[in-house]
Parts: sequence; C-alpha cells; structure tokens
Amino acid sequence: MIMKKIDVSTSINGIKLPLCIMNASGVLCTTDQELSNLLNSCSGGVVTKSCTYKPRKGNVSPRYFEWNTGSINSMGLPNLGINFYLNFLEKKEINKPVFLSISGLSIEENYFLIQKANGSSKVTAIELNLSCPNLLEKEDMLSYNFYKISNFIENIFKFNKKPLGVKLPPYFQDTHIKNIALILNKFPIFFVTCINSLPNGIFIDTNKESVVIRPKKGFGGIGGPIIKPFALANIHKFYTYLRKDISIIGCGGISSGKDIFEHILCGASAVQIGTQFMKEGISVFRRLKKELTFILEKKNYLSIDNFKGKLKVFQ
Ligand code: RRO
Repeated sequence: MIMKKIDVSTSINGIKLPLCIMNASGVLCTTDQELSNLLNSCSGGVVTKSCTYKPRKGNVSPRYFEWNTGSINSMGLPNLGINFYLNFLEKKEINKPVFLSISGLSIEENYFLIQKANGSSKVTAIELNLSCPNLLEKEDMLSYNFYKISNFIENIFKFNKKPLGVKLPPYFQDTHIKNIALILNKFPIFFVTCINSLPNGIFIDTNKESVVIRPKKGFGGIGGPIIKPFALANIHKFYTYLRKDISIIGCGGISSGKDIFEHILCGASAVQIGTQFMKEGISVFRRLKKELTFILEKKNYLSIDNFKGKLKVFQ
C-alpha cells in the first residue's frame, strides 16, 4: 500500500510554520523554562506571553480556574518585561517562527514595544494584543473602540517594519466585524488572531456559593470548549471580510483534532491552544498533530489548503 504524505504545515502570509498548531499567548509561555519547552516541542511556532515594558506580577491569586468545559482567568498580564523576552531569544537557537506578543498599558507604550521588537532579528512577527480583558488599570479595551484602533494602527505602520498581526476579542455583531475588517484591510497587517477569551464572565462554586477567582470580584476571561462556537463564528466572518492575504490564526475552544479541522474549515490558516495546553501540558501538540493528520487521511485531504475556508452553508 502506498502511504500518502499528509502535510500539516502552513503559511501565515509567507511565514512558514512546520505545523499549523501552536500555543496561545498567556499559557505556559512566560518563563525561560516554559519558552524553552515550547522551542523544544513539535509546536509549529512559539508565542510569548504578552509583555509590557516593565515586568509585572499580575493580579492576586486565585486568578485561574478550570472546569470540564471551560476556564476563567484574571491573570492581569503577569510577564517578565520585554527585555527578558528579547534577551531570551537572543541567546537561543531558534528553529521555528517566534511571535512576540505585546500588550502595552498605553498607546505610547505599545509604540515603544513595537519599536523595540523591530530591533530584534530573533522575532519573526509581532502579535499585538488588543484584547486583554483583565486589567485593573484601564477599563476600556482598544479593540472595542473603532475610532481609536484605526488611528493607532495607522501610526504603527508609519514606522513598523516587522510582520505584525493583531489579537482580537470576540465580536457579537456582523457590523462590528465588518467595521474592524474594513479598518484592518487598509494596512499591511500580516494576520489576525481571533479570539481572545470572552471578557467578563463569572463561574460559581455552588457549594461555596462563591465566585472562584479573587480579582475584579470574580469576573474574568472565559476560555475552553464552551467558547468554540464564538471562535468559529468570528473566524468565519473575518474570513469573509478580510483581504485574502491577511491570514487568520484561530484560537478558542480547541481540545481535539476535530476542533482544529473546524477552525480551518472556517478559514483559519493556523490555530493556537490555550486552556487545553494548560490542562494537558506540552504533549498536547503531538497528540493534536496526530488527530488532525488522522482526520485528513480519512477525508482524503493532503494539506490544509484542500479545505481551508470551505465551510458549506445552506443556500
Ligand atoms: O493576562 C491576562 O489576564 C490575560 C490576557 Br493579557 C489576555 O490577553 N487574555 C486573557 O484571557 N488574560
């Protein structure tokens, strides 16, 4: 029997990933040890924890909780500061694309961080996080402010030379996604990562009659299997409205190869794993690669391009 070679590599607007599966920013990608584990794993790329200029401890604990079908977090952007990430990359042998996630506390801080990232040859691309739901210091999320976001991105492309993408929150209206896409389409954006956690949920411990995390009176970002339908919907809509050369990185609710298949069917060129990576650890990438390859084999697809964005809808 001749075995067909199934190709699960991908390209993010020309950035080649040996595997279309990587970690989501925030999960096990903050410290030297965690990032080294990712570099040594079979993940297709490495995304760093969103960083600020100064190191941050983040919010008080407990700040993460998970149950069968989801997770809630209010980490509050704990990170070791941009210099740590750039120095870490400088001293490492890099064998796959590295996405430096940045999340400045102000627009000016973001310009500064982008400028710094531009100075490092080890950073393949910048993932600009416009959607952190958990900051105590600033209540409004830039990605829900269409006027500010447009002006902000326009200024970035006056100086930025690195491949850059944006990480977006979930949107719940067609017009919102259309408007964001219209803005992004005006700029040489490389990719869009959607979605970040669903902002401001609560989870309740019924026995204790209490919330489960301490910051912000128990409110936090929701991730895991329960958010998959929102991730798929956002990916599918962005796929229709974005310029075709802007790649979509799907994130939200992936715990199996079947979930990845669905993200790609909606238009994702690659996917990121958050809650399930937290639950399962570094071996998750090998398992998911195997499961995805098995599905492609069964369906007689040789690469992800055979079905990317080809979700059928009723006429
Ligand atoms: O650190 C966090 O609280 C956090 C961030 Br920056 C983010 O983008 N998404 C999230 O769920 N948590």
